Amino acid sequence: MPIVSALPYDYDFPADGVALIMIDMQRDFVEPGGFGASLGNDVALLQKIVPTVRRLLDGCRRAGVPIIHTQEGHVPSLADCPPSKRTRGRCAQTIGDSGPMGRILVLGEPGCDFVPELRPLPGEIVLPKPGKGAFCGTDLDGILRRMKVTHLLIGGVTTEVCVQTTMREANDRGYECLLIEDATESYFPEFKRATLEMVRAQGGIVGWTATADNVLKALSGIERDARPAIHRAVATVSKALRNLVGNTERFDDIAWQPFRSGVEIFPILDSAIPGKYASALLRYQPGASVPQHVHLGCEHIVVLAGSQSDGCETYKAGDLFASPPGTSHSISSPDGCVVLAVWEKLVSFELMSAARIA
Ligand code: C5J
Repeated sequence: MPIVSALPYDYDFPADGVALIMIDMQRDFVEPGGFGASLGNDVALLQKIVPTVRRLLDGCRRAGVPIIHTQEGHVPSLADCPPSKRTRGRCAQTIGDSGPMGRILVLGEPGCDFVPELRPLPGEIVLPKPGKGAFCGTDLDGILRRMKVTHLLIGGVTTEVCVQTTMREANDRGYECLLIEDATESYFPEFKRATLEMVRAQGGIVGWTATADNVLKALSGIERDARPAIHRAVATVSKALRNLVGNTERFDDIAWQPFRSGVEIFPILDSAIPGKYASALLRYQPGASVPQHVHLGCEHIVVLAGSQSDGCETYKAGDLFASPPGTSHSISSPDGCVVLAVWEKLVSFELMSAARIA
């Protein structure tokens, strides 16, 4: 079992039962003009931990440790924001008001996004949360239990508010928690110091504390499947699907509609509303192709028969092909194929060309 040199004593964790929770590394807390600054805080203190947090994220990625990025924020209607949270602080600007980074602490606004260096990678979990603690109003406990996680490495901001609340909530639910001293920060150095001490006091009444270097040293000994989680999930699903699929004849009785040259479509969820999920079967005639385009949301393709290629890889019957937002590719199918496609955002060729130009 990997062991971290920690306080009040060494922390050991099972390599396949540990996850990193990075709390609220959002522009609204770390950059001027956001929520933290609106409360009169000096955000420069928080900016100092960004390189350490990045080293920690990279170390966990190398070791294959699952990463959960929490994001404090509210839906645009503020239906999930208690009035007490809005009025607290009596500031000139509060949650939902417009600031230099968009509406303060509103999901989807630039300020609510992660600081650029710490953006989640595809396959990592992003957990929006309406409260300070990450278990309040979320499925975090269910997510961790399904992943069979028993041990949590915790970092982020701010130490005595969202980080400490989350650590206490996790501790009460039976998780063994370690707070990473130099990967967490507060607007108030004395509050950070006190939090670290109260967590590890009384024999670790809430958990352990350790430096990022000590955590990284322990992680470097882990031999896990270090492929990004998304690749592992895709390989597992592809293996299962390969047993289910057949050949193109099976799809002849479908009421195909013309889509593009050499490609037909059978819409399943035919979304007329931009931004809604949409899905369809697509049938490529042998030699058909779709020119270069950009995906504004995620795209999942399951190849049901034949094969198709994005120019780098060829996907055969039974393969799952997952593209994160921002992917730019063209598709060709020398032998023809039938695929199930699921798009997170409406696929529009006009939109795609505009996005590519931007
Ligand atoms: C605060 C947080 N301090 N992430 N949020 O309001 O700690």
